[in-house]
This record gives sequence, C-alpha cells and structure tokens, in this order.
Amino acid sequence: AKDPVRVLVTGAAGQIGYALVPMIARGVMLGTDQPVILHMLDIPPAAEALNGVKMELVDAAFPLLKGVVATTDVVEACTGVNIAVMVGGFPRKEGMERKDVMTKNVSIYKSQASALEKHAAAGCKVLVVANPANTNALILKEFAPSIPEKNITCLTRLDHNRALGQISERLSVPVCDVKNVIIWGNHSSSQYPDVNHATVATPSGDKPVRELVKDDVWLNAEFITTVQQRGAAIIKARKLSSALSAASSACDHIRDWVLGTTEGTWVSMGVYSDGSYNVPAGLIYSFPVTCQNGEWKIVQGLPIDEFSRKKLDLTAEELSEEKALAYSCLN
Ligand code: NAX
Repeated sequence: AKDPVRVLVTGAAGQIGYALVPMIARGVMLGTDQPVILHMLDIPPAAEALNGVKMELVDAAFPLLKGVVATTDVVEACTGVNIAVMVGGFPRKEGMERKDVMTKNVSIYKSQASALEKHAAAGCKVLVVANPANTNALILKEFAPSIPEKNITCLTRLDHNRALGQISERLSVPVCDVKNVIIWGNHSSSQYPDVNHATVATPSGDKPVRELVKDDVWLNAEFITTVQQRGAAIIKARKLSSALSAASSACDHIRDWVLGTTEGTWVSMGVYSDGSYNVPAGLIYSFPVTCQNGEWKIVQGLPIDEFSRKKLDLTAEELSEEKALAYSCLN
C-alpha cells in the first residue's frame, strides 16, 4: 500500500473547503489508491466550525482517509505537507477599497509562505485558490524563496472548465469531447478565454471549435464575457459564490499536475511566467500547460492573432498593476 500524502487545505471551514475536503478524502484529487492525511487550517473565529467539519469527516468513514489535523496554528497545519491548497483569505466586503483587501491578503500570504517554507515536506506543491489568486501566489512565492517557483501555482482551472462547459452546451456535445481551450492571464474578469486552438472529438476526428460553432460573433463576444462573468452569475443565482465547481476544479488542477495530462491535451494553470508568449516574466499568469512526472510545462509555439494579442496584453497589464499594488502594501 502507498504511504499517505499529507494535503493542507487552508480556509477549510469555508464554503469551498466544505466541498473540497470530502473530494480529497474520496480520492478525487490524488487517485482512489492513494491514502491521504488531511490538514485543515482556519482562523480562531472559525475553530468550532472547523471542528464540526472534522467530525463529519470522521463520520463519513472514508477508507482512504488516514488522519485529520484540524487547527488554527499555521505551523502545525503546514508541518510535513506534500500538497497545499490555499483557500483561506480575506474576502472583499462591500465598500472596501481594493488596497485594503490587498493589504490583508498580502499579510496572510506572506506569513503562510514562511510557514510552508520552514515546515512543509520537500517538494511540496502549492495551489492558491483565494483571491486575488495570481497575486496571492506571487506573494507566497516571494516570501518562500526556498520553494522552487515551479511548485507555486494558482487556480484558473475553474475558468478553463467553464469554457469547456460553454462550448459543450452550445454544441450539445459531451464536455469530455471538448479540449484545449485556454485561459490566459488573471483569474479576474480581465482573463482571456481562448478557443482558437480548441477542438471537439467527432467520429471523423478532432474538429476545430470555430468550424463547428460557425459563429465567430458569439465566440468573440458573448462566449468570452459569459466565462469572464460566470462567477458573478453564480453569486446572483445562488446568493453564494461558486463552491462545488471551484473544489472540483482544484482537484482537477492537482490531479493533472501530479498524475499528468493526457497526450494531446493541455489544461490552464496560473504559473510563474518565464516570458513565454511575450508575457512579462515575474508574474503568475495563466498559460496552457501539459504535465508529466509531476512537472508542468508551458505549451509553446501556438500562433497568437492580433485579437488575442491585445487580450493577452490587457490581462498582463492588470497583473502588473496588482503586483505593484501588492508591493505597496508590504511593510
Ligand atoms: P469562505 O469565506 O466561505 O471561506 C474562506 C475561509 O477562509 C473562512 O472559513 C475563513 O475563516 C478562512 N480564512 C480567512 N483568513 C484565513 C487565514 N489567514 N488562514 C486560514 N483561513 C483563513 O470563502 P469561499 O467561498 O470558500 O472562497 C474562498 C476563496 O476562494 C475566496 O478568496 C474566493 O474569492 C476564492 N475563489 C477563487 C476561485 C478561483 O477560481 N481561483 C473561484 C471560487 C472562489 O471565489
């Protein structure tokens, strides 16, 4: 039998945490043959709720779950973890300035970076979910210099999956037949959902999405805004932000990163830019990636047309601004 993998979920008493921890305990993230020990962190006001989640995990009697650590102590939470899913953060409340929210999150991610750096297992893989996800991941990277930058990522897989879902609905095809959409840039409404290289499996082979949809006006406008604004649409409908889809996508992100992507298929991940596609180096930016042997690699050489170029640059600009704002919040 395999040794258990320790998975940290921060903000585990929250909405996404509640959907995510049972998925991890069932093997959705790391495979149904991989035992796990869950580490759950939240802040003292949520300690009782966190303990309630722990009670439910015990009650569910998950065969793969070999232990649960539920704590408000960052060091205890981070000790020995192999995977860290950072869902905890300070939400933007009505009337709050962007700078105030950034200040709170910069200070959270700075201190959690140090705890991970000192206490996580060697080779720990980090996924930041909490918003502003790209910039929180960047701060975490800056303050955990001994964690290799390739081990620090942020979640844009939910946006990627939303794009697959929209194409699947539009064409009435199973979502598993759609592949190779791309989310470029920030996990914010400036992101660019790109279908120019996406295909759909048909009995006569893979066909370009553009050829099948036959409606460039829809693809260049409504499709893009629907994906960009999907989070807001969920809030409007549910009076709560997306949780099950966010949790499921976080599992997809880690599973593909650890176990690899399928030949011929790429996924979107927020990763540290090396300047590929003329995206400024030093930002955490969402790119198309393939994964093998536990490492992601940016898909190279895709042609970028003028329409896309502008959108790639616009979301990069927003990330550069966020980065500057984050740095101005450091003290
Ligand atoms: P909730 O407010 O339900 O849960 C957040 C939890 O984090 C709370 O239990 C809170 O006590 C805890 N927390 C706050 N500060 C903490 C700290 N310093 N250490 C540990 N825990 C801390 O939010 P939820 O709906 O679960 O969303 C969590 C985060 O995910 C938010 O930042 C949200 O904006 C972000 N999202 C990101 C998505 C993505 O695709 N990247 C999509 C979904 C989601 O909106």
